[in-house]
Amino acid sequence: MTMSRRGFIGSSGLVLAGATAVSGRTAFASVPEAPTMTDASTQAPLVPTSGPDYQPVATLNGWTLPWRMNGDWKEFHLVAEPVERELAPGMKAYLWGYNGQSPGPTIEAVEGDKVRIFVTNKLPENTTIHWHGQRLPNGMDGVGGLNQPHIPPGKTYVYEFLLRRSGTYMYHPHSDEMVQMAMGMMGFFVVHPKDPAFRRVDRDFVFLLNAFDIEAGSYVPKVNTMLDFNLWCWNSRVFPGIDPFVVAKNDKVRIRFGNLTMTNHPIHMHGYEFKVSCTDGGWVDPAAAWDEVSIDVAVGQMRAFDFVADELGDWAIHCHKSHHTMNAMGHSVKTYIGVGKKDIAKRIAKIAPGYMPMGSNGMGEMGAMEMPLPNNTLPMMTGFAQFGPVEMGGMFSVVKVREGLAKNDYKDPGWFKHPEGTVAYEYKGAKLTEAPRATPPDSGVQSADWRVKDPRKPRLGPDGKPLPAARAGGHSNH
Ligand SMILES: [Cu+2]
Repeated sequence: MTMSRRGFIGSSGLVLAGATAVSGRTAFASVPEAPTMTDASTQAPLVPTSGPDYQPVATLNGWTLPWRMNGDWKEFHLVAEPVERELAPGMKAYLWGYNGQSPGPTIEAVEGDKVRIFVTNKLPENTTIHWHGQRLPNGMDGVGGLNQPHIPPGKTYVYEFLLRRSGTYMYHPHSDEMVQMAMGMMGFFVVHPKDPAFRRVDRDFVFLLNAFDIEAGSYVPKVNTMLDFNLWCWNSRVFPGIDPFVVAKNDKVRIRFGNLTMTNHPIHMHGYEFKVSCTDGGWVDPAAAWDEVSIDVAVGQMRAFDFVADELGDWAIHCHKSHHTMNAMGHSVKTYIGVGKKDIAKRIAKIAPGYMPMGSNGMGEMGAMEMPLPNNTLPMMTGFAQFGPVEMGGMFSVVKVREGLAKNDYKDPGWFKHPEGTVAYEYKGAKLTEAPRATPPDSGVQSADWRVKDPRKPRLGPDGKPLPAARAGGHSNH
Protein backbone atom coordinates (compact mmCIF):
# COMPACT_ATOMS: atom_id res chain seq x y z
CA MET A 1 0.00 0.00 0.00
CA THR A 2 1.31 3.41 -0.86
CA MET A 3 -0.02 5.33 2.06
CA SER A 4 1.44 8.41 3.59
CA ARG A 5 0.58 9.18 7.17
CA ARG A 6 -0.41 12.68 8.01
CA GLY A 7 1.55 13.94 10.98
CA PHE A 8 -1.54 14.90 12.84
CA ILE A 9 -0.85 15.06 16.50
CA GLY A 10 0.72 18.30 17.64
CA SER A 11 1.44 19.38 14.09
CA SER A 12 -1.16 22.06 13.54
CA GLY A 13 -4.02 24.03 14.95
CA LEU A 14 -6.36 21.37 13.69
CA VAL A 15 -5.71 19.14 16.65
CA LEU A 16 -6.69 21.86 19.11
CA ALA A 17 -9.76 22.72 17.11
CA GLY A 18 -10.68 19.04 17.06
CA ALA A 19 -10.17 18.65 20.77
CA THR A 20 -12.51 21.49 21.66
CA ALA A 21 -15.19 20.26 19.30
CA VAL A 22 -15.48 16.94 21.10
CA SER A 23 -14.53 17.87 24.63
CA GLY A 24 -18.10 18.21 25.80
CA ARG A 25 -18.72 14.53 25.21
CA THR A 26 -15.67 12.41 25.92
CA ALA A 27 -12.13 13.30 26.80
CA PHE A 28 -9.94 11.97 24.04
CA ALA A 29 -6.29 11.44 24.73
CA SER A 30 -5.69 11.70 21.01
CA VAL A 31 -7.43 11.80 17.69
CA PRO A 32 -6.68 8.80 15.46
CA GLU A 33 -4.34 9.57 12.59
CA ALA A 34 -6.01 10.15 9.24
CA PRO A 35 -4.21 8.09 6.59
CA THR A 36 -3.95 9.62 3.13
CA MET A 37 -3.84 7.88 -0.24
CA THR A 38 -1.85 9.38 -3.09
CA ASP A 39 -2.51 6.64 -5.65
CA ALA A 40 -5.59 6.12 -7.86
CA SER A 41 -5.03 2.39 -8.45
CA THR A 42 -6.92 -0.41 -6.70
CA GLN A 43 -5.28 -1.14 -3.34
CA ALA A 44 -5.17 -4.60 -1.80
CA PRO A 45 -8.17 -5.30 0.44
CA LEU A 46 -7.57 -4.75 4.15
CA VAL A 47 -7.73 -8.21 5.72
CA PRO A 48 -8.95 -7.95 9.35
CA THR A 49 -6.29 -8.77 11.93
CA SER A 50 -8.61 -8.69 14.94
CA GLY A 51 -12.29 -9.19 15.64
CA PRO A 52 -14.61 -11.40 13.57
CA ASP A 53 -13.33 -12.79 10.29
CA TYR A 54 -14.72 -11.48 7.01
CA GLN A 55 -13.81 -11.33 3.33
CA PRO A 56 -12.70 -7.70 2.88
CA VAL A 57 -13.97 -5.76 -0.14
CA ALA A 58 -11.78 -4.59 -3.00
CA THR A 59 -12.57 -0.94 -3.75
CA LEU A 60 -12.17 -0.37 -7.48
CA ASN A 61 -9.42 2.25 -7.97
CA GLY A 62 -9.69 2.92 -4.28
CA TRP A 63 -8.80 1.79 -0.81
CA THR A 64 -10.10 0.94 2.65
CA LEU A 65 -9.73 3.27 5.62
CA PRO A 66 -7.58 1.76 8.41
CA TRP A 67 -8.99 2.08 11.92
CA ARG A 68 -7.80 1.70 15.48
CA MET A 69 -9.51 0.13 18.47
CA ASN A 70 -10.04 2.38 21.49
CA GLY A 71 -11.63 0.26 24.20
CA ASP A 72 -14.59 -1.31 22.44
CA TRP A 73 -14.88 1.52 19.89
CA LYS A 74 -13.62 1.16 16.34
CA GLU A 75 -12.24 4.60 15.47
CA PHE A 76 -11.85 6.10 12.01
CA HIS A 77 -10.77 9.56 10.87
CA LEU A 78 -12.02 11.18 7.68
CA VAL A 79 -10.64 14.50 6.47
CA ALA A 80 -12.87 16.39 4.03
CA GLU A 81 -10.50 18.29 1.75
CA PRO A 82 -9.63 19.41 -1.78
CA VAL A 83 -7.91 16.58 -3.67
CA GLU A 84 -6.27 16.00 -7.01
CA ARG A 85 -7.60 12.89 -8.74
CA GLU A 86 -6.39 11.28 -11.92
CA LEU A 87 -9.56 10.31 -13.86
CA ALA A 88 -7.53 8.26 -16.36
CA PRO A 89 -3.93 8.60 -17.57
CA GLY A 90 -3.81 11.99 -19.30
CA MET A 91 -6.43 13.78 -17.25
CA LYS A 92 -6.50 15.10 -13.72
CA ALA A 93 -9.32 16.81 -11.89
CA TYR A 94 -9.31 19.16 -8.92
CA LEU A 95 -12.04 17.68 -6.76
CA TRP A 96 -13.16 17.63 -3.16
CA GLY A 97 -12.95 14.32 -1.36
CA TYR A 98 -11.67 12.60 1.75
CA ASN A 99 -8.14 11.67 2.87
CA GLY A 100 -6.48 12.56 -0.41
CA GLN A 101 -8.90 10.93 -2.84
CA SER A 102 -12.34 11.11 -4.42
CA PRO A 103 -14.26 9.03 -3.63
CA GLY A 104 -13.22 8.75 0.00
CA PRO A 105 -11.84 5.50 1.37
CA THR A 106 -14.23 2.61 1.98
CA ILE A 107 -15.18 2.17 5.62
CA GLU A 108 -15.44 -1.52 6.60
CA ALA A 109 -16.65 -2.85 9.92
CA VAL A 110 -18.75 -5.66 11.36
CA GLU A 111 -22.37 -5.84 12.47
CA GLY A 112 -22.44 -5.11 16.20
CA ASP A 113 -19.35 -2.85 16.10
CA LYS A 114 -19.47 0.50 17.85
CA VAL A 115 -17.90 2.99 15.47
CA ARG A 116 -16.56 6.46 16.28
CA ILE A 117 -15.81 8.47 13.16
CA PHE A 118 -13.89 11.74 13.42
CA VAL A 119 -14.60 14.14 10.56
CA THR A 120 -12.22 17.05 10.09
CA ASN A 121 -13.28 19.79 7.70
CA LYS A 122 -10.45 21.17 5.57
CA LEU A 123 -12.81 22.51 2.88
CA PRO A 124 -13.31 26.24 2.38
CA GLU A 125 -16.97 25.87 3.46
CA ASN A 126 -19.16 23.97 5.94
CA THR A 127 -19.77 20.25 5.55
CA THR A 128 -21.34 17.26 7.35
CA ILE A 129 -21.50 13.52 6.66
CA HIS A 130 -24.71 11.57 6.20
CA TRP A 131 -24.45 7.78 6.66
CA HIS A 132 -26.79 6.69 3.87
CA GLY A 133 -28.88 3.65 4.83
CA GLN A 134 -27.65 3.21 8.41
CA ARG A 135 -29.93 2.79 11.40
CA LEU A 136 -28.60 5.24 13.97
CA PRO A 137 -29.62 7.88 16.52
CA ASN A 138 -31.26 10.80 14.73
CA GLY A 139 -28.55 13.22 15.87
CA MET A 140 -25.91 11.13 14.05
CA ASP A 141 -27.69 11.22 10.67
CA GLY A 142 -25.68 14.18 9.42
CA VAL A 143 -28.23 16.51 7.87
CA GLY A 144 -26.73 19.94 8.56
CA GLY A 145 -29.12 22.23 10.41
CA LEU A 146 -31.63 19.42 10.99
CA ASN A 147 -29.66 16.82 12.97
CA GLN A 148 -26.52 18.79 13.91
CA PRO A 149 -24.82 22.12 13.32
CA HIS A 150 -22.85 22.26 10.06
CA ILE A 151 -19.15 21.53 10.58
CA PRO A 152 -17.30 24.82 9.92
CA PRO A 153 -13.92 24.83 8.13
CA GLY A 154 -11.14 23.86 10.52
CA LYS A 155 -13.38 21.98 12.97
CA THR A 156 -13.60 18.28 13.77
CA TYR A 157 -16.88 16.58 14.64
CA VAL A 158 -17.39 13.08 16.00
CA TYR A 159 -20.07 10.60 14.95
CA GLU A 160 -20.75 7.59 17.20
CA PHE A 161 -23.16 4.77 16.50
CA LEU A 162 -23.71 1.05 16.74
CA LEU A 163 -23.75 -0.89 13.47
CA ARG A 164 -27.11 -2.58 13.88
CA ARG A 165 -27.35 -4.25 10.46
CA SER A 166 -24.90 -5.80 8.04
CA GLY A 167 -25.11 -4.51 4.48
CA THR A 168 -23.85 -1.96 2.01
CA TYR A 169 -24.16 1.73 2.75
CA MET A 170 -22.75 4.98 1.45
CA TYR A 171 -21.56 8.24 2.99
CA HIS A 172 -21.75 11.74 1.56
CA PRO A 173 -22.19 15.34 2.76
CA HIS A 174 -25.62 16.71 3.65
CA SER A 175 -24.39 20.31 3.64
CA ASP A 176 -24.29 22.20 0.33
CA GLU A 177 -24.65 18.69 -1.04
CA MET A 178 -25.32 19.61 -4.67
CA VAL A 179 -21.93 21.29 -4.87
CA GLN A 180 -20.07 18.86 -2.64
CA MET A 181 -21.30 15.75 -4.45
CA ALA A 182 -20.66 17.36 -7.85
CA MET A 183 -17.11 17.90 -6.57
CA GLY A 184 -16.71 14.20 -5.76
CA MET A 185 -17.45 13.85 -2.04
CA MET A 186 -18.74 10.35 -1.34
CA GLY A 187 -17.67 6.94 -0.15
CA PHE A 188 -18.76 3.38 0.57
CA PHE A 189 -19.54 1.93 4.01
CA VAL A 190 -19.64 -1.88 4.12
CA VAL A 191 -20.86 -3.63 7.27
CA HIS A 192 -19.96 -7.31 7.24
CA PRO A 193 -22.24 -9.88 8.89
CA LYS A 194 -21.29 -11.02 12.39
CA ASP A 195 -21.54 -14.62 11.16
CA PRO A 196 -18.51 -14.98 8.84
CA ALA A 197 -20.31 -17.66 6.81
CA PHE A 198 -23.44 -15.56 6.10
CA ARG A 199 -23.77 -14.88 2.33
CA ARG A 200 -19.97 -15.12 2.10
CA VAL A 201 -18.21 -14.72 -1.26
CA ASP A 202 -14.60 -15.15 -2.38
CA ARG A 203 -14.24 -11.77 -4.09
CA ASP A 204 -16.23 -8.70 -3.25
CA PHE A 205 -15.88 -5.49 -5.30
CA VAL A 206 -17.32 -2.05 -4.52
CA PHE A 207 -17.52 1.16 -6.50
CA LEU A 208 -19.61 4.32 -6.69
CA LEU A 209 -21.06 5.75 -9.87
CA ASN A 210 -20.34 9.46 -10.15
CA ALA A 211 -20.20 12.02 -12.94
CA PHE A 212 -18.35 15.24 -13.65
CA ASP A 213 -18.67 18.04 -16.17
CA ILE A 214 -15.14 19.26 -16.84
CA GLU A 215 -14.43 21.31 -19.93
CA ALA A 216 -11.43 20.31 -22.02
CA GLY A 217 -8.37 22.08 -20.68
CA SER A 218 -9.87 22.84 -17.28
CA TYR A 219 -9.63 20.94 -14.00
CA VAL A 220 -12.60 21.89 -11.84
CA PRO A 221 -16.05 20.33 -12.43
CA LYS A 222 -18.90 22.67 -13.33
CA VAL A 223 -21.00 22.20 -10.22
CA ASN A 224 -24.27 23.53 -11.65
CA THR A 225 -24.59 20.93 -14.42
CA MET A 226 -27.71 18.84 -13.88
CA LEU A 227 -27.71 16.18 -16.61
CA ASP A 228 -25.26 16.93 -19.41
CA PHE A 229 -22.10 15.58 -17.79
CA ASN A 230 -19.15 14.66 -20.00
CA LEU A 231 -17.26 12.27 -17.70
CA TRP A 232 -19.20 9.23 -16.45
CA CYS A 233 -17.17 7.60 -13.73
CA TRP A 234 -16.81 4.58 -11.51
CA ASN A 235 -15.05 5.76 -8.37
CA SER A 236 -13.98 8.98 -10.08
CA ARG A 237 -12.27 7.04 -12.92
CA VAL A 238 -13.22 6.55 -16.57
CA PHE A 239 -12.26 3.81 -19.04
CA PRO A 240 -9.47 3.02 -19.81
CA GLY A 241 -8.51 4.23 -16.33
CA ILE A 242 -10.84 1.82 -14.52
CA ASP A 243 -9.06 -1.28 -13.22
CA PRO A 244 -10.37 -4.73 -14.24
CA PHE A 245 -12.34 -6.97 -11.88
CA VAL A 246 -9.90 -9.88 -11.51
CA VAL A 247 -11.44 -13.14 -10.28
CA ALA A 248 -10.43 -16.80 -10.16
CA LYS A 249 -12.48 -19.41 -11.98
CA ASN A 250 -15.35 -20.73 -9.84
CA ASP A 251 -15.01 -17.93 -7.28
CA LYS A 252 -18.22 -16.71 -5.73
CA VAL A 253 -18.17 -13.04 -6.72
CA ARG A 254 -20.13 -10.04 -5.46
CA ILE A 255 -20.11 -6.65 -7.20
CA ARG A 256 -21.62 -3.77 -5.20
CA PHE A 257 -22.25 -0.35 -6.73
CA GLY A 258 -23.96 2.80 -5.50
CA ASN A 259 -25.32 5.60 -7.65
CA LEU A 260 -24.62 9.18 -6.56
CA THR A 261 -25.02 10.74 -10.01
CA MET A 262 -28.10 12.60 -11.30
CA THR A 263 -29.51 9.78 -13.46
CA ASN A 264 -30.05 6.02 -13.44
CA HIS A 265 -27.50 3.54 -14.78
CA PRO A 266 -28.40 0.08 -16.12
CA ILE A 267 -25.25 -1.87 -15.25
CA HIS A 268 -24.79 -4.76 -17.65
CA MET A 269 -22.28 -7.62 -17.36
CA HIS A 270 -21.55 -9.97 -20.23
CA GLY A 271 -21.15 -13.73 -20.03
CA TYR A 272 -23.27 -14.46 -16.97
CA GLU A 273 -26.65 -14.14 -15.42
CA PHE A 274 -26.63 -12.96 -11.83
CA LYS A 275 -28.95 -12.22 -8.91
CA VAL A 276 -29.31 -9.11 -6.76
CA SER A 277 -28.16 -10.08 -3.26
CA CYS A 278 -28.23 -6.75 -1.47
CA THR A 279 -29.69 -3.26 -1.68
CA ASP A 280 -29.02 -0.35 0.66
CA GLY A 281 -32.13 -1.54 2.49
CA GLY A 282 -30.52 -4.88 3.34
CA TRP A 283 -30.09 -8.42 2.09
CA VAL A 284 -32.43 -9.79 -0.56
CA ASP A 285 -34.00 -13.14 0.36
CA PRO A 286 -32.54 -15.62 -2.21
CA ALA A 287 -36.06 -16.93 -2.84
CA ALA A 288 -37.10 -13.44 -3.98
CA ALA A 289 -34.21 -12.88 -6.43
CA TRP A 290 -34.39 -13.69 -10.13
CA ASP A 291 -31.72 -13.93 -12.79
CA GLU A 292 -30.74 -10.77 -14.62
CA VAL A 293 -28.03 -9.61 -17.00
CA SER A 294 -28.55 -5.87 -16.36
CA ILE A 295 -29.39 -4.11 -13.11
CA ASP A 296 -30.74 -0.60 -13.21
CA VAL A 297 -29.59 1.43 -10.24
CA ALA A 298 -31.56 4.58 -9.56
CA VAL A 299 -30.15 7.78 -8.11
CA GLY A 300 -29.39 7.35 -4.41
CA GLN A 301 -29.56 3.55 -4.55
CA MET A 302 -27.02 0.79 -4.32
CA ARG A 303 -27.26 -2.73 -5.67
CA ALA A 304 -25.06 -5.78 -5.20
CA PHE A 305 -25.21 -8.80 -7.43
CA ASP A 306 -23.67 -12.25 -6.97
CA PHE A 307 -22.53 -14.88 -9.46
CA VAL A 308 -20.22 -17.88 -9.68
CA ALA A 309 -17.38 -17.14 -12.10
CA ASP A 310 -17.49 -20.42 -14.01
CA GLU A 311 -16.87 -18.97 -17.51
CA LEU A 312 -13.27 -18.02 -18.31
CA GLY A 313 -12.64 -14.91 -20.36
CA ASP A 314 -12.55 -11.12 -20.56
CA TRP A 315 -16.18 -10.13 -20.02
CA ALA A 316 -17.27 -6.55 -20.58
CA ILE A 317 -19.11 -4.81 -17.74
CA HIS A 318 -20.58 -1.39 -18.42
CA CYS A 319 -23.46 1.03 -18.11
CA HIS A 320 -25.90 0.25 -20.92
CA LYS A 321 -26.63 3.91 -21.64
CA SER A 322 -24.30 4.19 -24.62
CA HIS A 323 -23.53 7.86 -23.93
CA HIS A 324 -22.20 6.80 -20.54
CA THR A 325 -19.49 4.66 -22.15
CA MET A 326 -18.02 7.74 -23.84
CA ASN A 327 -15.57 10.29 -22.50
CA ALA A 328 -15.61 14.05 -23.02
CA MET A 329 -17.79 14.82 -26.04
CA GLY A 330 -20.09 17.55 -27.22
CA HIS A 331 -23.68 16.32 -27.06
CA SER A 332 -24.81 18.98 -29.51
CA VAL A 333 -22.57 17.76 -32.36
CA LYS A 334 -24.53 17.38 -35.62
CA THR A 335 -25.09 13.97 -37.19
CA TYR A 336 -23.24 13.55 -40.50
CA ILE A 337 -24.08 9.93 -41.32
CA GLY A 338 -24.83 9.75 -45.05
CA VAL A 339 -23.39 13.17 -45.78
CA GLY A 340 -20.79 13.20 -48.59
CA LYS A 341 -17.56 13.96 -46.77
CA LYS A 342 -15.42 15.35 -49.60
CA ASP A 343 -17.98 17.76 -50.86
CA ILE A 344 -18.93 19.16 -47.49
CA ALA A 345 -15.29 19.38 -46.37
CA LYS A 346 -14.47 21.54 -49.38
CA ARG A 347 -17.36 23.85 -48.69
CA ILE A 348 -16.78 24.16 -44.93
CA ALA A 349 -13.00 24.62 -45.39
CA LYS A 350 -13.78 27.85 -47.26
CA ILE A 351 -15.21 29.37 -44.09
CA ALA A 352 -13.28 27.30 -41.50
CA PRO A 353 -9.77 26.41 -42.71
CA GLY A 354 -8.45 23.17 -41.20
CA TYR A 355 -11.93 21.70 -40.71
CA MET A 356 -11.86 17.91 -40.51
CA PRO A 357 -15.10 16.15 -41.40
CA MET A 358 -15.98 13.37 -38.95
CA GLY A 359 -18.72 10.88 -38.62
CA SER A 360 -20.11 10.50 -42.14
CA ASN A 361 -19.56 6.74 -41.82
CA GLY A 362 -20.37 6.56 -38.10
CA MET A 363 -17.91 7.49 -35.34
CA GLY A 364 -16.02 4.20 -34.94
CA GLU A 365 -13.00 5.64 -36.72
CA MET A 366 -12.43 7.85 -33.70
CA GLY A 367 -11.54 4.80 -31.57
CA ALA A 368 -8.36 4.13 -33.54
CA MET A 369 -7.45 7.73 -34.21
CA GLU A 370 -4.92 9.60 -32.12
CA MET A 371 -6.21 13.10 -32.65
CA PRO A 372 -4.42 16.06 -31.10
CA LEU A 373 -6.39 16.93 -27.96
CA PRO A 374 -6.46 20.05 -25.85
CA ASN A 375 -4.61 19.78 -22.52
CA ASN A 376 -6.23 17.76 -19.77
CA THR A 377 -9.07 15.96 -21.47
CA LEU A 378 -9.63 12.46 -22.82
CA PRO A 379 -10.63 11.08 -26.21
CA MET A 380 -14.35 10.41 -26.52
CA MET A 381 -13.73 6.72 -27.29
CA THR A 382 -10.45 5.03 -26.58
CA GLY A 383 -8.70 2.00 -25.08
CA PHE A 384 -7.04 -0.86 -26.91
CA ALA A 385 -7.36 -4.60 -26.26
CA GLN A 386 -5.77 -7.59 -27.99
CA PHE A 387 -7.93 -7.30 -31.12
CA GLY A 388 -7.82 -3.54 -31.60
CA PRO A 389 -9.48 -0.36 -30.35
CA VAL A 390 -12.32 -0.93 -27.86
CA GLU A 391 -14.06 2.34 -28.82
CA MET A 392 -15.26 2.97 -25.30
CA GLY A 393 -14.83 5.41 -22.46
CA GLY A 394 -16.67 6.30 -19.27
CA MET A 395 -18.43 3.55 -17.33
CA PHE A 396 -16.73 0.50 -18.85
CA SER A 397 -14.41 -2.17 -17.51
CA VAL A 398 -13.64 -5.88 -17.86
CA VAL A 399 -14.29 -8.85 -15.58
CA LYS A 400 -11.22 -11.06 -16.07
CA VAL A 401 -11.90 -14.66 -15.08
CA ARG A 402 -8.77 -16.81 -14.93
CA GLU A 403 -7.76 -20.25 -13.77
CA GLY A 404 -5.43 -20.72 -10.84
CA LEU A 405 -5.31 -17.24 -9.32
CA ALA A 406 -4.24 -17.13 -5.68
CA LYS A 407 -6.77 -15.90 -3.13
CA ASN A 408 -6.56 -12.09 -2.93
CA ASP A 409 -4.49 -11.85 -6.13
CA TYR A 410 -6.06 -8.89 -7.95
CA LYS A 411 -3.18 -8.19 -10.34
CA ASP A 412 -4.22 -7.60 -13.96
CA PRO A 413 -3.55 -10.96 -15.69
CA GLY A 414 -3.41 -9.39 -19.19
CA TRP A 415 -5.75 -10.34 -22.04
CA PHE A 416 -7.53 -13.68 -22.17
CA LYS A 417 -5.87 -16.48 -24.16
CA HIS A 418 -8.78 -17.93 -26.11
CA PRO A 419 -8.79 -21.70 -26.64
CA GLU A 420 -8.33 -22.53 -30.32
CA GLY A 421 -11.49 -22.33 -32.38
CA THR A 422 -13.43 -20.14 -29.91
CA VAL A 423 -13.00 -16.69 -31.48
CA ALA A 424 -15.27 -15.24 -34.17
CA TYR A 425 -13.36 -15.55 -37.45
CA GLU A 426 -13.32 -14.15 -40.95
CA TYR A 427 -15.03 -16.17 -43.69
CA LYS A 428 -12.33 -17.29 -46.10
CA GLY A 429 -14.40 -19.35 -48.60
CA ALA A 430 -15.34 -18.40 -52.14
CA LYS A 431 -14.96 -14.64 -52.65
CA LEU A 432 -18.13 -12.68 -51.90
CA THR A 433 -18.65 -9.29 -53.45
CA GLU A 434 -21.95 -9.12 -51.67
CA ALA A 435 -23.89 -11.37 -49.28
CA PRO A 436 -26.17 -13.66 -51.28
CA ARG A 437 -29.77 -12.60 -50.69
CA ALA A 438 -32.75 -14.90 -50.26
CA THR A 439 -36.43 -14.00 -50.60
CA PRO A 440 -38.15 -13.22 -47.28
CA PRO A 441 -39.77 -16.23 -45.59
CA ASP A 442 -43.43 -16.84 -46.50
CA SER A 443 -45.74 -17.99 -43.70
CA GLY A 444 -48.65 -18.17 -46.13
CA VAL A 445 -50.50 -15.41 -44.26
CA GLN A 446 -51.10 -12.11 -46.04
CA SER A 447 -49.22 -9.37 -44.17
CA ALA A 448 -52.23 -7.13 -44.87
CA ASP A 449 -54.31 -9.36 -42.60
CA TRP A 450 -52.18 -8.32 -39.62
CA ARG A 451 -52.19 -4.64 -40.31
CA VAL A 452 -54.25 -2.16 -38.30
CA LYS A 453 -56.73 -0.61 -40.69
CA ASP A 454 -57.25 3.11 -41.00
CA PRO A 455 -61.03 3.35 -40.44
CA ARG A 456 -61.19 6.52 -42.50
CA LYS A 457 -60.20 4.74 -45.67
CA PRO A 458 -62.25 2.07 -47.41
CA ARG A 459 -60.72 -1.41 -47.33
CA LEU A 460 -59.41 -2.33 -50.75
CA GLY A 461 -59.67 -5.78 -52.27
CA PRO A 462 -56.87 -7.49 -54.22
CA ASP A 463 -58.20 -5.79 -57.38
CA GLY A 464 -57.63 -2.37 -55.79
CA LYS A 465 -61.38 -1.67 -55.54
CA PRO A 466 -63.16 -0.94 -52.22
CA LEU A 467 -64.49 -4.06 -50.46
CA PRO A 468 -68.23 -4.13 -49.57
CA ALA A 469 -68.92 -2.61 -46.10
CA ALA A 470 -68.97 -5.00 -43.08
CA ARG A 471 -72.27 -6.83 -42.82
CA ALA A 472 -74.72 -6.27 -39.97
CA GLY A 473 -73.69 -8.31 -36.93
CA GLY A 474 -69.99 -7.88 -37.69
CA HIS A 475 -67.79 -5.12 -36.29
CA SER A 476 -68.34 -1.75 -37.76
CA ASN A 477 -66.66 1.58 -37.30
CA HIS A 478 -69.79 3.49 -38.14
CU1 LIG B 1 -25.02 5.14 -17.12
